[in-house]
Amino acid sequence: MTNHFGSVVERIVIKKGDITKENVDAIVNAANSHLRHGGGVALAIVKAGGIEIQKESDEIIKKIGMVPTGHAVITNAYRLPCKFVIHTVGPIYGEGNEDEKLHKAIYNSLYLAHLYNLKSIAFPAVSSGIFGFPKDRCAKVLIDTAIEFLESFQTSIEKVVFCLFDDETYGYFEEYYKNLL
Ligand code: AR6
Repeated sequence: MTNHFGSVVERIVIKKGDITKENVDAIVNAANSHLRHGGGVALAIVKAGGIEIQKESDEIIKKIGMVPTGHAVITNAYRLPCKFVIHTVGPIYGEGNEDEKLHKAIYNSLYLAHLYNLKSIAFPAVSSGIFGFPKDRCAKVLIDTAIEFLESFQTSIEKVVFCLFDDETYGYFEEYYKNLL
């Protein structure tokens, strides 16, 4: 396939599904700053993986305090098929500079996966549920950030999956991705 991104775009996969079932090295959780996994994909991750994920998150908060927007931390995945969960805090729509903050959240998640020498990572549509970030803009920011990261330096990450839960969100990601090919 010829495009100006070369093989980088081909390391990105867009799919519909439940991220808790993804058999990758790490899945990303759309968390809040308190790592209280009470709703959305965060709750689904704790339900499927075990309460240990919430307990380990609580330990992190005890140690470092709140996780600022745009930052990411990592826990074990317990009963999930993946090895790790990377918890990142996306922006709440309306708080300002949302695109930059979402970019930072995705970039820092990828960087953490890289530091752990991971080969594959799956993201949900961070911030586009309870946090209200527009789904079409979310697709652009997430895919652009993955391309920027994969292009910017040599990394262990071979595959970046965007695992979208509903048809509408999947449609926006698929449409934006297709235009890059
Ligand atoms: N697999 C993949 N995607 C999912 C799943 C799943 N199992 N379940 C939901 N989604 P959200 P946010 C999608 O609200 O907007 C939580 O309470 C969902 O359809 O989970 O960043 C946290 O603790 C949407 O497209 O995350 C925070 O307080 C996307 O995941 C807050 O919500 C993100 O929706 C974070 O809000």
